Amino acid sequence: MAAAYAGIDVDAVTVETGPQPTMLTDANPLGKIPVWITDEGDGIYDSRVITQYLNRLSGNKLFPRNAEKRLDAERMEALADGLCDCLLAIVYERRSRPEEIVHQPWIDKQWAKVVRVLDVLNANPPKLPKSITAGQIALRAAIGYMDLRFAGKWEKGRPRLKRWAARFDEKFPELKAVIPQG
Ligand SMILES: N[C@@H](CCC(=O)N[C@@H](CS)C(=O)NCC(=O)O)C(=O)O
Repeated sequence: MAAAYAGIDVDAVTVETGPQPTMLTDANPLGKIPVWITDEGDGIYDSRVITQYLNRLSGNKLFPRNAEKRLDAERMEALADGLCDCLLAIVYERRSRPEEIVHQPWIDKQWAKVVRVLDVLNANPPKLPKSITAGQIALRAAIGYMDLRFAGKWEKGRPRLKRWAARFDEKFPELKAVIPQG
């Protein structure tokens, strides 16, 4: 999404992380996505390092130059990425443990973080001016992940955030088109 917004060509490659294929681990020893592979074959990770890289490559299309506004954008991006980390912790707890040893208090703790973040965002959704930052893009991507794994759950009682995503899609259909699908 960030590459599309910054006008940088990318060949998207879908990879299944579960089996940790070498095409992934060669590019990122952590075996995680996203990873950006440069024309020289170097792997760049994680998503916040990638957006900083694309920002430099595109002449600041993803972050404002103004220090205060830049901090706001970086913080929004960190909040959205952190939200995904909590959601992933829940998904992996359920997916990787036998049912009888799934630790519900851990899931509840992660979900409490998700609830706090979503309530803050619903109370005050970020602005959607013509020119957006990696912050709004990261939030739309996080909502895409919630639609995939937590559909019907995350949006309950959060109509403003749900409308925010719909407005984002209306304003930036070319980004909506590249939200990764499961
Ligand atoms: N904070 C990292 C998170 C990366 C991450 O956890 N990616 C998941 C995406 S589903 C993954 O690749 N998981 C596979 C694994 O941990 O083995 C980022 O934003 O790049």
